[in-house]
Amino acid sequence: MTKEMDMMEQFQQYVDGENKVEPKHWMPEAYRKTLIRQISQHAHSEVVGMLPEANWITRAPSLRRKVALLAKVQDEAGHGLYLYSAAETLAADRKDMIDDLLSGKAKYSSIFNYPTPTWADIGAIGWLVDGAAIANQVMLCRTSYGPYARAMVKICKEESFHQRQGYEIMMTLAKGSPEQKKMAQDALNRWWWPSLMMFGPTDEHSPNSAQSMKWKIKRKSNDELREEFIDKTVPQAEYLNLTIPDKDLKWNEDRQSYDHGEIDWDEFYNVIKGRGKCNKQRMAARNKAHEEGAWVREAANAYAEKQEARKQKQKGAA
Ligand code: FAQ
Repeated sequence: MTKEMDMMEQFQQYVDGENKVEPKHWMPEAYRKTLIRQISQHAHSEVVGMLPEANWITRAPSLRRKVALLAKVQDEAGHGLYLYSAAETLAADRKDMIDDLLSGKAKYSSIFNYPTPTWADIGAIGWLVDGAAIANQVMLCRTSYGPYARAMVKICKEESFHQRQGYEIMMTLAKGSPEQKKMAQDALNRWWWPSLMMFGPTDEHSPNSAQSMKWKIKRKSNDELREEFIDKTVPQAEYLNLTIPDKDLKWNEDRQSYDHGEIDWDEFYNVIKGRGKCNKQRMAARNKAHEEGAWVREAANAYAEKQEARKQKQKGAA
């Protein structure tokens, strides 16, 4: 057995023993690369994910709604920053990751390429998109890479607030006037299928899953998580008296889970290839924000240089 194979085997045993991998530990190069891919895509999703909701900050229907939405959107920015930091612990360069997002090379979640035409879309995003994000991220609190797992614990707490914020908006609309109830139903119709796509391709068509499950980066498969989300969300829709837009949705007594209709995978692959309804708009908005933030980065660098020069001078004087 070569030394490399021996180390790989030891690494697998370490992970199988439910131990956390930390930045200074030896790890297979493919493990490091997979994590950088997943964590950076996750960070980009949080950052781009601010855009569909930010669209409604100035038009929120009350001060209370505006404050809650503002806090939620700020939380997403924070999640992006923890995640870029987690990727940096794997020796990824933050500038490279951001350049890849801005040039369109890097992926981010398909869900953020859909428009938010009404206030009800903000309710549906909190309820469904954050609900799906939580289902996926609760599992990631137990991921094998320590810094990612720890970031997820804090992120999940905030996502729970986001989900409740969205569900409360839906509850208000669903119990409101016929027009408000229709707005809520239309938003559910728009966001249901894209939310199911967030979990990624079916297990059969998920090229990364097998190895990621073996290394305990992923602890549950895409289909398992999607089903958990459906089982949890259907009763919530019933409570709102809204209809899930899937005529094939049916409780399966044997599996103790819902059977659901076919997901439009052509739509999913089109969106992740950049051909969704809002991909161009999202990338233009991110590039504009990045350019407009150049002066902040320059000021922060100038401040850091000044601090460093002061430290060196003090060292010289001592
Ligand atoms: N969109 O082999 P798999 C949020 C790609 S955060 C775009 O199954 P994997 C918070 C995948 O990257 C939402 N691309 O891949 C919020 C791969 O491409 P690659 C984001 C997708 O990694 C709420 C290829 O397809 N959450 O919502 C998608 O094993 C509200 C093959 O797929 C995370 O990122 C997709 N939906 O499993 C913010 C969680 N699905 O790289 C604002 C962490 C798959 O080979 C407002 N990530 N792809 O070229 C994960 O758990 C995993 O990466 C999966 C995909 C489950 C997303």
